[in-house]
Amino acid sequence: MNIKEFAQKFIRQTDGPLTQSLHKKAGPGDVGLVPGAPDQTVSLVCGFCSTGCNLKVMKTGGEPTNLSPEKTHPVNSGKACPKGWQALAPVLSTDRATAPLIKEPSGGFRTSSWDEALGLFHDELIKTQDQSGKGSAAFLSTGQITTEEMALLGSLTKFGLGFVEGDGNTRQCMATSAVAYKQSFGFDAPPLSYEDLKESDVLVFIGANPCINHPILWKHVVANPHDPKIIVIDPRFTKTAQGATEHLPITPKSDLALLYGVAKILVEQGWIDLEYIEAHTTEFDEFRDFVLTIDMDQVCIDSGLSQDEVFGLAKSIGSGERVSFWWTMGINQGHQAVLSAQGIINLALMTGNMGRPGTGANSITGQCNAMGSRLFSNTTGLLGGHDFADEMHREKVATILGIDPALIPQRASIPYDQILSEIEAGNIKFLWVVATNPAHSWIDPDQWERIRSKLDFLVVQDIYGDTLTAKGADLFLPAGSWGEKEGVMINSERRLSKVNPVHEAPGIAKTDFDIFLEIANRFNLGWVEKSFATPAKAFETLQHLSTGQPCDFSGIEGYREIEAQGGVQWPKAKGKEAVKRLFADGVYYHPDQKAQFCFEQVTPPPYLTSPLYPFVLLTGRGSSSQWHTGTRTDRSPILKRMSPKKIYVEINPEQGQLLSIQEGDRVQIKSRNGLLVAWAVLTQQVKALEIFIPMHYGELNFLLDPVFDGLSHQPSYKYTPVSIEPLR
Ligand SMILES: Nc1nc2c(c(=O)[nH]1)N[C@H]1C(S)=C(S)[C@@H](COP(=O)(O)OP(=O)(O)OC[C@H]3O[C@@H](n4cnc5c(=O)[nH]c(N)nc54)[C@H](O)[C@@H]3O)O[C@H]1N2
Ligand SMILES: Nc1nc2c(c(=O)[nH]1)N[C@H]1C(S)=C(S)[C@@H](COP(=O)(O)OP(=O)(O)OC[C@H]3O[C@@H](n4cnc5c(=O)[nH]c(N)nc54)[C@H](O)[C@@H]3O)O[C@H]1N2
Ligand code: SF4
Ligand SMILES: [Mo]
Repeated sequence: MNIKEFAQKFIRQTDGPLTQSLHKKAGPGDVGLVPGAPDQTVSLVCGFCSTGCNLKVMKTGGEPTNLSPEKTHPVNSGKACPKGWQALAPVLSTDRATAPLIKEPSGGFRTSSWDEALGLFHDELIKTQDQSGKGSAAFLSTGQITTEEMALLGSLTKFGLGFVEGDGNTRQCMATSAVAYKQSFGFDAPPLSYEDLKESDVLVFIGANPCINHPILWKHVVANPHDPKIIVIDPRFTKTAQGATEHLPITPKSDLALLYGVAKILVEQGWIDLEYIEAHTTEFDEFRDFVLTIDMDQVCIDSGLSQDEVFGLAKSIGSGERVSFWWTMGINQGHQAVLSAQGIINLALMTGNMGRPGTGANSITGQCNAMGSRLFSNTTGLLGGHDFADEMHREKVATILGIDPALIPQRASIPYDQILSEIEAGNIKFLWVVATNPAHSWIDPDQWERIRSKLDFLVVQDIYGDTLTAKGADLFLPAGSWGEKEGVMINSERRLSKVNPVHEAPGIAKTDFDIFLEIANRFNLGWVEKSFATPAKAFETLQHLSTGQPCDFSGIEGYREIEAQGGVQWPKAKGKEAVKRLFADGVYYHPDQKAQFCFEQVTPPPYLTSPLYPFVLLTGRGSSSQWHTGTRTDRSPILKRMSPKKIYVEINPEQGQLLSIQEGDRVQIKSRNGLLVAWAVLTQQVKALEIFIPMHYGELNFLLDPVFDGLSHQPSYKYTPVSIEPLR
């Protein structure tokens, strides 16, 4: 049985009592769902990764009965990975949260009505803010709800409830790319189109494993007709590396040294595009002088690559006609992450590999709506890629929302790690966590446990009431999931696509959008209703907010056009066509319209291996059937069957032999922060002195060193010195 038949079989099996909604609620944006009518199909973008595949859900009798990928969609043309095929299973799961939960003095939870739950939310927030100041409340949000919901949450909290601090899990993921682009290009704008994957003659993937993590994006590489060179720079011999023409098994966290070394060779060999540099960039002379001082022997020592390998990489880049660079978490999660991303951007700029088909310095985003959160979560930037510190921007946003500009904070939020530190210091006492599971995913879960006792009140809003984070809540709010709501998500190529309801939230659960609106009502914030009455109205508001910005999508004819086109890429300003690939005209977003070379000295990771902790622990995604903390994918029996059952550690076979570790042995892994026991998998995918454990297991992050990039404050999840020994 192939995966398709497998998936369909399961979905048919779940039809029946499982899918019978307890409450019928017709949302204003419902897309033609007529209960009872047979054979309806509804199209919606996948709610897992940022590839943005479109899925078609078949409904019978008003309930979803089947799912298949959209055949003609430009992103996935009839394909989906296992998570896409199984997208309904987590929605239809019997253990969805169905009612609000309130923690009782005994420590247990009891269910409550919305009236009581929201009354408690109101009273506790007022109490905390009266005692400790308005700024003593904060939120942590996500890249996995709709853009309309993000903007509503960010506006409600910061302009209505007096919050100043609020960040999201995008900090763990995309903060590095956002800062790198902003500094280099003047705006956080991934330039790519998926067509570039097909049009390059040289593709360089750095710290990215799309075969597992963006499987359908990888299909565009496979479809490249130009017999391209595919170079993968990853410490591990991943599935992606196995599918490449060349693998450079770099020493972890030496990317910056390598990228500067490659830049030096490009300069020395004259493999650079001086015309492009002159016309479209600044600070190249300083960058050239800097890289000319780089010691190439040191580059080889740092990166673990030979002179030939480094030179070969430079030559491939220098001689390619259409070279594209693609990076993800191997770059974004590091102690010099922003500089490393900019090291990649510099290579694209100096070789003129920007703006043409098949080129670009392209950060692949992670979550389904990471790009939406970068523009509209109202955390590090003011709505629509604006700046909190800019008075004109505050006035523009205030005018659009019909509020007093004085309500808008004059600075961006402090980052995630500092919000947690402020909680530890007793300065933030009320925390609202929406659609993220930090008790598992945060780099320092011990810190998460510590802050629990420091908080007066923790609100967790999730689609399941039993996540690690939800278990620690004082108040739990049950949310409608993907497939139960309407709105827009923005994928890696800046494509806005629709999510649509195909099912109703179970019990009395409500969409995140409706929860936010009800909270606004509790606090009598009438202006919220004006700009965010419905998802469609909120989308119009987002369009106004985007007007005149690099991300201007005011020219989209509402939801209708997005649905008709299979998504629309930003920018699409009024009266203009949507732009497939950015910077075709060489015009960047800095005031001088030029891109900037950014660079700094290379520094080693703050904690290095030692005789006590001689191995480097790498972490990341383990399989295409597992999603992060597993709350959703673990609900699908099929995905569960496709996933490793228990925590495992990948060890090089020769290393295993040296340590007397055999396949299937229990192994103890210890760092200065903690220890865990995992099952050994011996594989050539990892080198000696490096081990890999997937992030999907809750005990992993207790081991990690809480190290952050200095510029983006993104955690460095991928480098922790550890020891390993077999347990007998
Ligand atoms: N199946 C599945 N797909 C997903 C997700 C999921 O949980 N499951 N999550 C989504 C999200 S939110 C994200 S952000 C993306 C992440 O997508 P990826 O970034 O592709 O995922 P990771 O496995 O975290 O890391 C990528 C690679 O970085 C390598 N690496 C580690 N350290 C270094 C280093 O120092 N240098 C270099 N060059 N490489 C290094 C790792 O070996 C790993 O193979 O995936 C998205 N897609
Ligand atoms: N060791 C290690 N740790 C890592 C990483 C790594 O590479 N290594 N990667 C980091 C990265 S890149 C990321 S993005 C983070 C991800 O970390 P998290 O965001 O903590 O992971 P998820 O499991 O995706 O959590 C999303 C939560 O939202 C809930 N949810 C889903 N849909 C909805 C919805 O519509 N509404 C509401 N209210 N809730 C919903 C889910 O049930 C789940 O509890 O992990 C980071 N942690
Ligand atoms: S590749 Fe990503 S967007 Fe496409 S089906 Fe899989 S998880 Fe969904
Ligand atoms: Mo991510």
